Amino acid sequence: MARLNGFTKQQLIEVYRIMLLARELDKRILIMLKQSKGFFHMGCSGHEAAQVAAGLTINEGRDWSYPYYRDGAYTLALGMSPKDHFLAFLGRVADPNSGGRQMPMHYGQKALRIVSQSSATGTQYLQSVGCALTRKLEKNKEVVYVSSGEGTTSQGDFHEALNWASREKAPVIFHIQDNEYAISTHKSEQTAGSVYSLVNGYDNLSRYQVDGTNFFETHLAFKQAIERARRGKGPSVIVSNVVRLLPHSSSDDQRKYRTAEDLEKDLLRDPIQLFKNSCISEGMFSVEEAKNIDEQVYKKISDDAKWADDQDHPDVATALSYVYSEDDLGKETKLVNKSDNIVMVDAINHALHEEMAQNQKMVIYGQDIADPKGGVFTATKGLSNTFGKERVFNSPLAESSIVGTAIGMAVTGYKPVVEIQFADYIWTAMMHIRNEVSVMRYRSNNDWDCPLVIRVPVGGYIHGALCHSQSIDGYFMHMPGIYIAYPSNAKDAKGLLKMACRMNDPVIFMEHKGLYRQPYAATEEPNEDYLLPFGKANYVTQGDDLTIICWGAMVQKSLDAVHALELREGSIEIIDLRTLNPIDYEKLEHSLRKTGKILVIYEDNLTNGPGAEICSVITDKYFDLLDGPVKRVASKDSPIPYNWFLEEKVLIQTADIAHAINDLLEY
Ligand SMILES: Cc1ncc(C[n+]2csc(CCOP(=O)(O)OP(=O)(O)O)c2C)c(N)n1
Ligand SMILES: [Mg+2]
Repeated sequence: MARLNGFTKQQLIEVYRIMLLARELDKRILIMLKQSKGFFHMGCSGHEAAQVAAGLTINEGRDWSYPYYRDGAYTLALGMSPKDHFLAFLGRVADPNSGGRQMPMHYGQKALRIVSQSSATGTQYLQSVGCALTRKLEKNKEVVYVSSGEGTTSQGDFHEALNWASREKAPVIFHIQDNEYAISTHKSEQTAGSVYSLVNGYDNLSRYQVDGTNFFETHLAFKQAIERARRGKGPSVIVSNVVRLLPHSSSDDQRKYRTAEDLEKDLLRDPIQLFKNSCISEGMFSVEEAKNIDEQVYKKISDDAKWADDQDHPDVATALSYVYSEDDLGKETKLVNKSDNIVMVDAINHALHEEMAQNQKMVIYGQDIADPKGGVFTATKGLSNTFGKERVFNSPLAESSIVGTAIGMAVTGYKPVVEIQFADYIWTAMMHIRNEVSVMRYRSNNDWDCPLVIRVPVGGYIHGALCHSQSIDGYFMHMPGIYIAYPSNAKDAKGLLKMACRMNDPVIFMEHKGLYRQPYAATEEPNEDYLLPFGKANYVTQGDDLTIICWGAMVQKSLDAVHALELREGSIEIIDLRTLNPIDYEKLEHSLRKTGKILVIYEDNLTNGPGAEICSVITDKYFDLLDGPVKRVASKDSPIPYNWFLEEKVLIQTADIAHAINDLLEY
């Protein structure tokens, strides 16, 4: 049988058909956009050959994909249908990518193992590495495809991902589709040399540079790279030089920044024309046959567009569905103590040991967490010795890497419980937490979830100055989609952390480092069956004159303030929230009905801090129950200085709380 570069006539026709489908989809969607049927489009015209070459070498439904918005032809080659594309463009309920929640071209389809993608350029790289790491753990020979444009390789995450993937020989294929432009910015303003030269120097990483308008050349590179990855030899970067035949998006006009000659030159490299011409000139199919395929594709696109336009919009009653999973938050189990006294950091350590033993898919990593050090606070001591370095290991010194890879592991069914060494350094992971972790379930219409746990030491009073004292609770309470625990003692820390390890949604687990070894935060140790559900506040003291709302290190400070005032017993009710998402407003209301006065205490600085929201909810909902102003006491709006006398001035002190209690009692 005649073949061209190893491809049969039937295969070549299929390649041509998929490329054409992608091209006609672009054209049809742009027409529908002009008819105001949808509002956004990003085309793949000019990238088709490279994408179809990639899509046909990936094993659909078995390998994993992190395609980017311009990967329309890739997704078609993998098995997504034109109907699916139209549904996404039209935001319809049956859109398999997101049920109309994300903009079009944000791909995700569980059956094809296309993991839901966000709009943030570059977040996909580290996630793909995390996904590949669990493939490697399972020794299942699956590979992971991840792609982006050349501009996106300027993101630090690209380099972090190459570093981790290369060091671990993770089976990832990085496909960089170089169309020379990132919106209007030419690559000469973007990259120091070429992407190909930039990625030189990583051990175990293979590099390919191909003409991405040539299907055969690109296909060969993918074949080699994928075989190599399956054999456990490591990741590859394939840079395919392509042309962008359309503007960046439907909101862009490239004639404003590209010359007419430049645009015309690109047309000479139209990959579909090049492919068709070589198939015809090599006698693999005739002009007539090509025309026939053109007509079939045109008809299919017309029929599918019409079909999709007739499909339903999502029910508006579902707009808030799937911010969280629909499972309840669990029940408190019977408290049976197994030891007399344990400090908080050891309770956390024991919780991790117990959960690792009962969940084979749980993994733990972070900076310096492995033995013999076992973490800078020893929270993870003994874990890598007990469970091995495959499941408990040191990460590179890169917070974005830690959270990014954890997302990739979580979507494959693993339970990453990662540590950010200090809250003050969580910020480089913020893109992942805000745009990926907290929204994975919502944006994929409940198809994908990301139930990881981020343990993070927070807070001050340890002379840690500006960058080892920060409170970060206010930032994360603002973020729907992620639960927050903030225990004040050993027993709660153990029960809440064990619960977090079993929840179906992501959790930020805040551990006050000043409490780790405090005798007053030490408690009896609950046994391994004890779980404490989120959203259940605790009465630390009961009283009927005034309610104090607090959490973390402020619980003991509030107690100290009450003791210092020598008030009658039964005056002050102290409520420890334990979790900041959800907040137990029920208990709060119950208390307010008794006391009529409420004081919110938080360690974070005052302005827009976590207590501001709580005060606002109280005045909104329970105004009728109030016998005085809703008051808050917080740290000053200032960075936290090292010198202990200065530090004392900035951070909230017992005397500040005592003053506020007195003032409010007298009101
Ligand atoms: C983190 C982030 N910054 C900026 C943007 C806006 N943006 C979207 S695509 C894009 C250009 C990407 O260019 P490139 O990586 O070359 O891919 P191409 O679109 O050319 O295929 C920019 C700046 C974004 N989505 N995310
Ligand atoms: Mg580009």
